[in-house]
Amino acid sequence: MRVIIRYFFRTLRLVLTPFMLLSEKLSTPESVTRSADEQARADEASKDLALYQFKACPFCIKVRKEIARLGLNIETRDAQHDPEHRAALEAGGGRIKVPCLKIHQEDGSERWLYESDEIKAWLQERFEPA
Ligand SMILES: N[C@@H](CCC(=O)N[C@@H](CS)C(=O)NCC(=O)O)C(=O)O
Repeated sequence: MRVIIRYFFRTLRLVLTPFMLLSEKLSTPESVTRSADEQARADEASKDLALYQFKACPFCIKVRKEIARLGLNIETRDAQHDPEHRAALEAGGGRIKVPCLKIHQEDGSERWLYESDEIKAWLQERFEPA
């Protein structure tokens, strides 16, 4: 029975994924506009961030759309299919749950921020243009 349920959800995910990605593409907002200097500062401040995510996770899509809206170049890491990223997420953050933003802090330590709403709020606080 467990196997059937697992295959049911796996098939459902396969069917839904293209629709979710299309919907993401169509509903991703325009990026905020910044001067070249401001964009360079935002790029510098976000260069050590990485988003651990699954491609078709609705919470990850929500965060990716916010990253696009804020015009940020944040590396996304596939924690579903890439074993290295998956292991890094589990070892660093403590669990396989996405989205998770890896933040390299000024004192050299790392912070692993879970929860899509918290990630969005953290990004807005730092990168929303005045
Ligand atoms: N409340 C969380 C929900 C995140 C969530 O449920 N993510 C799923 C993928 S869509 C996940 O990581 N599942 C794996 C698990 O919980 O072990 C958020 O808003 O970020």
